[in-house]
Amino acid sequence: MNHVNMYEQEHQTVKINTIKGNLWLTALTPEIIHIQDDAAHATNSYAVEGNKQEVVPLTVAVQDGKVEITTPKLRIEIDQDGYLDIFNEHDQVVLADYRGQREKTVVQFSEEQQELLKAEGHVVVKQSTASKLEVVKVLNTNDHFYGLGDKTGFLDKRGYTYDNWNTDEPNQGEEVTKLYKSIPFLIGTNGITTYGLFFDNSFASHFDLGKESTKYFYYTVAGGGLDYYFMLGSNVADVVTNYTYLTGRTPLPQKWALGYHQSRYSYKTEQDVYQVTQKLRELQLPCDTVHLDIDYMDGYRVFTVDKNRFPDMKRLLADLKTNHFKVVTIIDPGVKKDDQYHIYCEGVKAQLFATNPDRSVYTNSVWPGVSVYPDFGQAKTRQWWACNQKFLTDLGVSGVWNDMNEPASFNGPIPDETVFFDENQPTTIQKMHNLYGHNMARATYAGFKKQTGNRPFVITRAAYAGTQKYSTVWTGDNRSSWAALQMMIPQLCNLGLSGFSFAGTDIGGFLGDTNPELLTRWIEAGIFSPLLRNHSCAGTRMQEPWQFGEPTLAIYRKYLQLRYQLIDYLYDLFAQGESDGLPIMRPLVTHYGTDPEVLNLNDEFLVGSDLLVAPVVAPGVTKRMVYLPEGSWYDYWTGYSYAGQAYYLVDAPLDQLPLFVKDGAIIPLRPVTEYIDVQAENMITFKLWGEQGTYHHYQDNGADFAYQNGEYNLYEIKMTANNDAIRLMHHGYQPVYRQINLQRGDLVISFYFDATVQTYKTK
Ligand code: MIG
Repeated sequence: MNHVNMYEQEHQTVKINTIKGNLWLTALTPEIIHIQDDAAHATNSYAVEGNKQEVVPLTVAVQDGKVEITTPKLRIEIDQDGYLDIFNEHDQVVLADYRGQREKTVVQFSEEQQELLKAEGHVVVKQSTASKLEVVKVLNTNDHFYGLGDKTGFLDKRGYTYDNWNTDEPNQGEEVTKLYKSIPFLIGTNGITTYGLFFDNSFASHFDLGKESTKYFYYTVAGGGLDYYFMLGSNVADVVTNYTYLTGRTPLPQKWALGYHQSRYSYKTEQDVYQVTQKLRELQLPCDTVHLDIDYMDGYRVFTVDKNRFPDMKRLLADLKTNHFKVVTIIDPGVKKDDQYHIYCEGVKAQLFATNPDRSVYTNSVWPGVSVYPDFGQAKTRQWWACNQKFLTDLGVSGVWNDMNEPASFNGPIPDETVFFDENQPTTIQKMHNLYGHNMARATYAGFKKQTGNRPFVITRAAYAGTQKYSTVWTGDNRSSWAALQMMIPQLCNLGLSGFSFAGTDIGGFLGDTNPELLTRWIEAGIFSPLLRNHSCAGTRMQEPWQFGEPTLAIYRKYLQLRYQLIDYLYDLFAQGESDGLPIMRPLVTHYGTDPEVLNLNDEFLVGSDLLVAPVVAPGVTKRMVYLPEGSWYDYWTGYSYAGQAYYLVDAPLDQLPLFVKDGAIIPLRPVTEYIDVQAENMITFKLWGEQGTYHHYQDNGADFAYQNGEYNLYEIKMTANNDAIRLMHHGYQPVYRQINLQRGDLVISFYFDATVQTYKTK
């Protein structure tokens, strides 16, 4: 092939003619390259919205039979066989295609053996066969992997395989390869070079991250085209910023959503709800939200209320509101097949449900019995679903919890040929399955935004890459077990690195009975999980903090109070996250990726970059080893200072969460309250750890979108050896704090707002 024909360039897209067919490479930014084959080139994306292309100076040349594409940050070489290697600006290889043969593992498993194992009660799992196309990359000795959303197991994904096929999976052991969400996004780092790979294809896909071979890792997918993004970063944090530039950032939530949520499957009646909320206040347990699980509905019909159990839902919610409680209700996708039920009738009439190949409405079974599935890939279905939220918002519901949207089906899996639409094109469940929860959450978000004007609060169980724009997530049906508590840390950290900043687990565990020690350690470990909800399954021991006597109750209260004191630290991180995409809970590798000690550190995490949390996640433990990375750190409780890059044995009696603050940090602190009330927030304290520091604090009305039009305040707090200063960097919102305290050690200096000069002054 001559050079003239090897490629065609149009603006920032280069089409390369290879033996394997065309490859389309588009430079979106100097660091982000979109790579597609012909099949993928014309398709739309649910994860990436809008045009992400920036102006990138690009040079394209042919050198030694390879097409070389160079941006200011990287160079890609593509040979005639379609292999592709990527180098950074220092000419280091960041990621290379693997050119050898795969060394496929042979699994010995006769039909007869399978039958015997089944007879003994084993679930026989077929090896993944999802393989319409594959991408195989070179694996090096020091490579480590992160991301992939909510997968089970440990922080570093190297050596494991994972599947992307959203699954309602009550077993969350580390050997389980698929859970509720499909986020085909991977971060690779060897401490020197770091990159992200995002495979934007919703069909069932499979990652083998060095299990089959130590020489390569690979991705395979069951359908669609080759469609992936390579993104370079100077460290893990940078890659997350790039990935969320592409797929969107977790938006700033309503502030109350960062409070404590109390849930149960189910608070079944109005009395249950009054009781639980009264108890919370009576025991001075800070709490903002109570969740209503499926039993509030009339026969599990979505967008209905059981009038016997909740005779006047509107009044109940209004009552709760006067006590500063919000209510979140569950909504499942399955619509009961019932000719007397308006939701079902409307959907059938407007053809909003998934169908069999003969276009009859497809049915399966979920909570309401025989049910149908709204086809959320169609705009008209999403609009209808969005409108249906009005039923809830009219009642005074503050947020929606979307469950079962993998979608789950009790009566066997939905057959492959079942027709679901991809916008206006009929396709099948094979393409739309992993997008189902995404599109449902998106519709819910749109409905709540329209009906309330506030920042929607949505929780979803199933998700795809990019769902973070619309919804928070929880990790589904975990267990009341120490193993589940241990997994919470890597699972939420990897969700965070995958763009899902607002995530949580069921505190105390969902399935099985919790116990006082486990619940205590769970609230300590989970107190900084952005979504803070205690939830448990019907038929298990009740799990509210008062069910276990003392000292559980007192310790639980102590940590809820800590959460509420630090609520502005979290809110500031969310505000910051809209521009850098960094999560709240971060594994240490986010900021200390060159330190080999943190590459697979599973029992510690950072909150932002200034707090380090080292919870106890095993029974009977009262001391633990803590690794502190580079820099100096202070014990949050005693102020004791530690030098970093060392291990320490620290005390962790049952009531104590080992918590550390980075030298130079300034942490905002609130007086303890029992609920979040932005109107009442007229005083705040900033505490300095160490000799000097600078901090940016964000404040707004905590509710709607006015901040996007400048209605917020941004404060700069600067504390140095000889001067403390408060500067209002942006003043777009009233009222501002009446009083701001600056604290070092026990010394507090108060500043007051002087409206005439619009600045803070000491008296
Ligand atoms: O399997 O709505 O993960 O949080 O309480 C039951 C009842 C269906 C599964 C959810 C769980 C919820 C439960 N749901």
